[in-house]
Amino acid sequence: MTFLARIAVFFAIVLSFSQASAQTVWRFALEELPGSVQHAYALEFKRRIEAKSAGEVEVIIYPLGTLGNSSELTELVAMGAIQFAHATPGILGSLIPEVQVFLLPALFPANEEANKEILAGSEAIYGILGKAYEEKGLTLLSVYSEGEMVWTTRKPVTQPEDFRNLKMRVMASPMLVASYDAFGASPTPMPYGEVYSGLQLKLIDGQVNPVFAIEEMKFYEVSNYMIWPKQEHFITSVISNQEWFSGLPVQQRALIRETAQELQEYIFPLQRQYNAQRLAHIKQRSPELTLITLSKDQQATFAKAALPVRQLYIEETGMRGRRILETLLHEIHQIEENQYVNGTVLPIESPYKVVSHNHK
Ligand code: 6CS
Repeated sequence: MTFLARIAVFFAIVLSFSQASAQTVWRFALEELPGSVQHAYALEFKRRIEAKSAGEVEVIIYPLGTLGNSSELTELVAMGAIQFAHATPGILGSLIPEVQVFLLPALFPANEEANKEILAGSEAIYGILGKAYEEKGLTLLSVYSEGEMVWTTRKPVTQPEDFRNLKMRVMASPMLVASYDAFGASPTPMPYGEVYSGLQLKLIDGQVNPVFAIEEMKFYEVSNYMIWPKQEHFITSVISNQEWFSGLPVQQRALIRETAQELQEYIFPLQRQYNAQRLAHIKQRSPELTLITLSKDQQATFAKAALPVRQLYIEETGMRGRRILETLLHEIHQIEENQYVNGTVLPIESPYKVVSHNHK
């Protein structure tokens, strides 16, 4: 976004601010459309903040297409024009390289409950990685999963050889490019809004996203296969302007932190529900689509192929990246060892466990 365009957005915001009726207005921008997981998150954030502040605060939500693309939203938060945004690591990695830890294949537990526990309370994330956000003028409020990453492709892919010459659209992150390269594909970064036409015009042969996004962006209409490779989750972060946040009265800071914590419990079953419902919708709309889930052995082959990307991550992010990765591996190992989350025995059969051990 050019400087003038930013200023125009800023003044548009100030103007609408003066028209708002509540005393205080907080603005929350999304990288996704109305009806998405991020939208559900923001709606509930708004509902809770407005109720708990007894009308003192009004939250205004800006879905994808109203303020800018993902990196522009982060810029708007960093410059203080808006207070909150979702910032997905696949794009935020150009500003904060360490955040790309969320993109490393086969690192986070395949088990969604275990994954949620890590994302909600990890010291590696909220302690060490949180500092990297602060250095860029951002406060990290929450990290959560929007669901399992699923490939949609023109051709069937069950082994790295099948990816040969297949252009897979990925978000613009060096770690994603390296991972899909290691998987055997030709990774092709492209903005989210161009993926549908990219598939339609055969500029790309496939893409990767959670099911709800594949449905709402209609990628299934221009794909032949949906493939569950069980390599990663779509993990996102919720950010705020650091200076603004730290200058808030202590009760308002507590209100935001507490709400972000509560929303971990809210969004987890909701994203599952969204992904399941949207899959049913896709099947109904496109019965000719072939659905494939990779076998455990096939999953492990891809996971093993991408293992060297962890070393690349350390090389790109230095000491802090190493500490984040090592602390996370320890936390993940502990949770998988325990096999208990909230008193429930987890069915842990992740091929990733083996991979993590090898890495150590
Ligand atoms: O693939 C992307 O670029 C986008 N996917 C989702 C599900 N959310 C935002 C992100 O920019």
